[in-house]
Amino acid sequence: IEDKNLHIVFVLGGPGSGKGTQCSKIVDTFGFSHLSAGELLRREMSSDTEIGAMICDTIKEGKIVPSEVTVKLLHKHMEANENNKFLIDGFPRTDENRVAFEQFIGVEPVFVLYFECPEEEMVRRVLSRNEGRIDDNIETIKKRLKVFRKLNLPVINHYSARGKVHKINAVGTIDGVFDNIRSHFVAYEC
Ligand code: UP5
Ligand code: MG
Repeated sequence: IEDKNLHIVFVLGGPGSGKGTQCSKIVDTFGFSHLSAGELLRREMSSDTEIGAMICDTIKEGKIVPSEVTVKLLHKHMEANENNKFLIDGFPRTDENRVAFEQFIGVEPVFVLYFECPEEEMVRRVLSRNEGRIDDNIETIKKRLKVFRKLNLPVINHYSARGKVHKINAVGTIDGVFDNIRSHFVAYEC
C-alpha cells in the first residue's frame, strides 16, 4: 500500500461522541472507506483464538489493545481495499498507537476530525444504545472515559500542535452535526 497515494483521516472523540454515525454519512457523501478500529477488534474478538480472548478482556476493561494487533488489522483492510481514501475511526487511541501507525504504514493523516462532546451526553448515548456491546455498561463506560482523557487527548494535542485537528461540535441532531463536517471535506466533493 506504499504507492497508493493514501488519504487518511483519523476520526477521534470519546465513547458515544458519534464517530461511527458520522463516518457512515461521510462515506456516502465523499467516497471514503470506513475502518472502525473498535469494530475490527470486535470481529477479531469473536474468533476462538488466544488473541481473540485477549481482545475481549481488554475491551471489557476499557483498556487499549496492543498497537501491533490493531495496526496489523488496519493494514490488512487497507491493503484489501481498492480505495485510497480511508476514515480511520477510533484510532490512534494512544501516542504509542500513533507512532506504530506512522512507522508501519508510513503515512500521516491529512487531518484529524475531533468530535467534542460533554461526558454526560456521551454516557447518555452509550447507555441508550442497544447493540449488546460488552463495554456498554456504566462501569466500563467510566473506565473508557478515563482512558480517553488520559491517553487519547494527548494524541489530539499532538496533531493540534501541527495544525491538523478539525474540531467538530458533536452536540445537535445527527444531520446538524454532519452539516458542520461537510466543509472539511470540500476537497473530496464527488
Ligand atoms: N448518536 C450518534 N450521534 C448522535 C447525535 N448527534 N445525537 C443523538 N444521538 C446520537 O453513537 C453512539 C450512540 O449515539 C448511537 O446510539 C447513535 O445512534 C447515537 P456512535 O456513532 O456509535 O458513537 P461512537 O463515537 O462511534 O461510539 P463508540 O462507543 O463506538 O466509541 P468508542 O470509541 O468507545 O468505541 P470503539 O468501538 O472505537 O472502541 C471500543 C473499544 O475497543 C475501546 O474502548 C478499546 O477497548 C478498544 N479499542 C482499542 O483497544 N484500540 C483501538 O484502536 C480502538 C478500540
Ligand atoms: Mg463507534
